[in-house]
Amino acid sequence: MHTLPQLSYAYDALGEYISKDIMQLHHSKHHQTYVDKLNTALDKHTDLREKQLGDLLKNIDSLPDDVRLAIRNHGGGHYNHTLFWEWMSPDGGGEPSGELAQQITEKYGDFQSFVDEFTKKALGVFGSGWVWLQPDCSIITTPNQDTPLMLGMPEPLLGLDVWEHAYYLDYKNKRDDYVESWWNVVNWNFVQSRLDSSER
Ligand code: MN3
Repeated sequence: MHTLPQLSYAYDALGEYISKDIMQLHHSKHHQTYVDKLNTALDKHTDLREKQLGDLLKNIDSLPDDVRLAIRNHGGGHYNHTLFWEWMSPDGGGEPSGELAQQITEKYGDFQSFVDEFTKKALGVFGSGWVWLQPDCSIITTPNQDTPLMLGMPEPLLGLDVWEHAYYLDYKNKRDDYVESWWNVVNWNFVQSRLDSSER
C-alpha cells in the first residue's frame, strides 16, 4: 500500500508564499486522492504492488493496459507531490551554493538567468503540468502528472507544480505571481542532495 507522506513542516509554515489553505487542500485532498487511486489501480495486480513507484514509472509503457493510465496519472501524482513537499521549506529561498550553483552558473551565466528561464518554461505550460530541473541542468516540462522518469530521463533535481490547484486559492489565475513567490521557499539543500546522489 502506498501512503501519504507526512510533511516535515506545518501547513502554515510557508507563510505568505503558499498559504495554509492551499497546503492543506493540496496535501490532504489532492495528494491523498492520487495515493488512494494508485492503490485502487494496484488492487488487482499484486505483482506490481511489490514494486517501487519509481520503477513502475520508468517502465510505464510495459505495464498492463488496464492500469497503465491510472499508474501514469495517480502514480505520477504521488511521486511528484512526495518530492514537491520536500522541495519547499520555511527555511528555503535564496540561492544555491557549491557545486549546484557552479553548474547553474556554467549553464545559464548567472542564477537570475536560470530563474528567468525556469519561470518562462513554467508560464509556458499550457493547462496542467510540471517544470523540472534535471541533473544536467536542463529545464523541461511535462503535461499532467507525467514525470521525467517516464521519458527515460533521470530523477529531477527540482520540480514545480503549475496545476491551478497549486495556486488558485492564493493567486487566482496569476501563475506568474505564484512562481515568483515560490522561489522564496525553494529548499536548495534538498536540491543539492539530489544532485549529489544523481546518476551522472
Ligand atoms: Mn499538485
